[in-house]
Order: sequence, then structure tokens, then C-alpha cells
Amino acid sequence: MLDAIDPTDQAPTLLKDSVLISFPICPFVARARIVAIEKGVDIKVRFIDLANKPSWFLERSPTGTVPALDTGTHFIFESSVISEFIDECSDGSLHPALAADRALSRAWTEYATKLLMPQYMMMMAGSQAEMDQHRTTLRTAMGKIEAALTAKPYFNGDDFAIVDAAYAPVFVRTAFLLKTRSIDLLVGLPKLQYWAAALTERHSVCQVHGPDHYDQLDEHMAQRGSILAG
Ligand SMILES: N[C@@H](CCC(=O)N[C@@H](CS)C(=O)NCC(=O)O)C(=O)O
Repeated sequence: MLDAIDPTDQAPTLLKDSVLISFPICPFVARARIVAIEKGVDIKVRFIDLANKPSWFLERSPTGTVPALDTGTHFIFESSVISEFIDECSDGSLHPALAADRALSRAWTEYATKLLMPQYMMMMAGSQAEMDQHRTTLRTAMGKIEAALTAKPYFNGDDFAIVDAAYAPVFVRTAFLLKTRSIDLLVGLPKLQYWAAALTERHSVCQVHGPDHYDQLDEHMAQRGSILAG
């Protein structure tokens, strides 16, 4: 059986010199950065303009999406995979101990996209009808995870895990919409409210979403012609 990391594997060393290709407000980037902070990995971040992707990035990235982790020898894409790589290459694990729990955590980590996408589309909507449609999709997805949550304060209980890092950006945005637009996306979802409160006050989540994060979201919404733009 293989150890998580072969003792001769150079990956932990590679991680020290790796660069995370990023975009400031990207929730998928945020997920990987939160995991890095939680694991005490000081990762270098390089921001690119997604509206004008540099050719060196397009040449190496098959998806053209951020985050991507450039280790110097490997160009790793997909935020869940990058998060797992950071976790594996540093001490301890941000995954539950039991295989079935790990599998479930991974499945719900994938599910976060079902919230992130309609939430983004809702925030960028150009009309009320479009916004309502994405809000309904988002609320349906939120209802499914509300029904599935069995632990607190985090997804698996007391220990913060990769799955929590995946949902934290969703809740940073629900807090933004509540505070700045009086839109309450978590109304009637008490378990998500509890989880959201725990995640949005977590040090790593606050560190990744700095004091200018709300301004960056506002600016992005204005650029996209959102009806919610200020
Ligand atoms: N499944 C990907 C999604 C990443 C993603 O969609 N990133 C967005 C920014 S938040 C992106 O790079 N968009 C640029 C594009 O799609 O052209 C992941 O988890 O890494």
C-alpha cells in the first residue's frame, strides 16, 4: 500500500516554491488559499487578468481557469485537486480519518459549485427575472445541503476540513449581500446560518478575504452590468 506521500517524493519541497495563479475575487482560488493558510503553507500568489489571460497561462492551462498551481515541474489545475495536493504535502490532514467520511466530504466539496455558480450568476444578473431565476436555483441547492448537514460548527464537527474551505467563499458572499444589499439568502436555513457564522469568522477565511473584498465585489458587479451594482 502507498503512503500518502512517498518519503522520497519531492512534492513538499516543490510546494515551497510553487506559485498559485489567481484572480482576486475567485471563490475557487479562495478555497485553495484557505487550505494553504490552514496547513501553514506560505504559498506565493500571482494574480492574472481573466479578461485578458496571458499567453504563458493559456499555453499551460488546459481549462483556462484559475486557480492553477505552478510547481515549476507540474502545472496543476482544479481547485479541489490543488487543495488536496497542499493538504497531502504538509503535516496533518484537513480530511476526516474515516474513508467513508472522506468520500462524503469530497462529494460535498464538489457540490459547492452548485451553490457558487448560481450565486455568481445572481450577483451579476442584468435583470430582475434573471436574478430571481438564479436565486431560486441557489436556494434549492442550499436546501439540499441544509438537509444533509449533521454536525457543527463545521461540516464534520469540531475539525475544520477542506470541505469547509470550499463553502467559506459562498458564505462570504451571502454576508456581503446581506450587509450591503439586505438580501438574506440564508433565511429559513438555520444549520447553514450556523455554519456560515463559524466560517466567516475563521482566521484563514478573513485573511483571504481582506478589507477591500467587498469593494472588489462591488467593482466586479458594476463592470458586469449587474442590477445589484451600487
Ligand atoms: N472547476 C474549476 C473552476 C474554476 C473557475 O471557474 N474559475 C474561474 C474564476 S472564479 C475562471 O477561471 N474563469 C475563467 C474562464 O472560465 O475563462 C476549479 O474548481 O478550479
